[in-house]
Amino acid sequence: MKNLLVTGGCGFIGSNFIRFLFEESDFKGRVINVDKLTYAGNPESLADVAERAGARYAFVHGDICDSVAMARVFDEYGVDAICHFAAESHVDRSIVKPDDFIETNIHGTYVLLQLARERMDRIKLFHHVSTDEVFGSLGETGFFTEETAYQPNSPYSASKAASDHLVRAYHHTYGLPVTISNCSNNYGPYQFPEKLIPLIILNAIEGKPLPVYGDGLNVRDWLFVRDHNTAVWEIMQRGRRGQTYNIGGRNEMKNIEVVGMICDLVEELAPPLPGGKKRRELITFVKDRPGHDRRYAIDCAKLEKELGWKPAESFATGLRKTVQWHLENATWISRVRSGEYQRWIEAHYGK
Ligand code: NAD
Ligand code: TDX
Repeated sequence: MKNLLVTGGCGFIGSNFIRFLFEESDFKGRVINVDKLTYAGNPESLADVAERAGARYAFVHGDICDSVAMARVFDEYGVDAICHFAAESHVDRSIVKPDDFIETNIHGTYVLLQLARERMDRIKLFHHVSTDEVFGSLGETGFFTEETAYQPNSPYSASKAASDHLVRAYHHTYGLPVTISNCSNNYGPYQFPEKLIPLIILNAIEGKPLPVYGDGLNVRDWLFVRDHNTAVWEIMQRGRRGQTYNIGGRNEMKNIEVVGMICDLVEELAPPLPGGKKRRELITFVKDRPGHDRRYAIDCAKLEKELGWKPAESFATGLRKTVQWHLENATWISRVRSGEYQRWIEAHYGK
């Protein structure tokens, strides 16, 4: 892999992936990061990495749905491998307005597959980053394995399921060398503060209400973002082509437990709230998300056995690092929240 196209590299997981590739992995090639810079994409997340990487890093402000622009990227940069993160990623937004999810997640993936297929002589790998949400919801027991039938419940997960099927079909029908990973909920630095963990951390720091959907007993299986990315990199290098790998941290938590842990960490690491108010008193139960999946839990035995992958962080260590990061990166956070960085994008890359 000499010229690796990373899509969505200015988002939460993609920016952490590029950071990991350059700063911690044995990757020797060049990264071409194509990102549309939606509300969720922020090139500032990579400014320091880009400077250190020099000519080994190229940024292209582009839309994966634009087949003409993407063909130019494939050919100008001699792309020989793809790691596809770009997506609309927030379930609540997909419930309110599914359009962009259908367009980017399904059509955008199709555009990339088609361009890769037309250049099969030089494409070594198309890695597709997906989610455990494609499997639907679990009851009290059981785990998602790679054999679990797809049963997506939200417009987001349905669009990701469709993209997974397309990737699989391009392998089966045309022999495109692909791998797919389905990962559980991620958390860590540079996550847009609409998702549960960064939202709760920031509200807890500032003494604002902490919204918990429904009864707070929905279960998610949390993984620190760097651990997701070490797994993706292992799969890209040594995973069997045409295969799917589940990624997860064996770390199931009820939402209310996660929120409680964040309250305690913020109490320990941040200044106290005025009037002696405790963060746990800010927890507010709110109306449930429509169609809210009850429980996700990943069985990642295939990844562990075949590739020897293990997460480096426990939830306690990863969450502490994440709270600490939010306390130390007030500028990134205020710019992302104020929309200031959108103006920065316009100044640097045009509208
Ligand atoms: P994110 O929303 O933080 O980032 C998405 C990035 O894609 C942004 O930089 C955005 O600008 C870019 N993008 C969106 N539409 C685009 C388009 N049409 N063309 C080019 N770029 C576009 O998302 P994330 O949380 O980093 O998720 C990355 C991937 O990982 C997604 O495919 C998601 O489904 C998957 N995933 C996420 C999680 C999680 O917990 N966040 C878990 C499992 C899988
Ligand atoms: O304010 C909130 N209160 C709350 O109780 C928010 C934003 C969420 N929740 C609940 C809903 C979920 O049960 O917390 C849980 C996590 O919610 P999100 O952070 O929105 O994540 P989720 O819906 O589980 O999806 C995430 O994990 C899988 C990512 O957003 C997806 O991109 C990924 O595929």
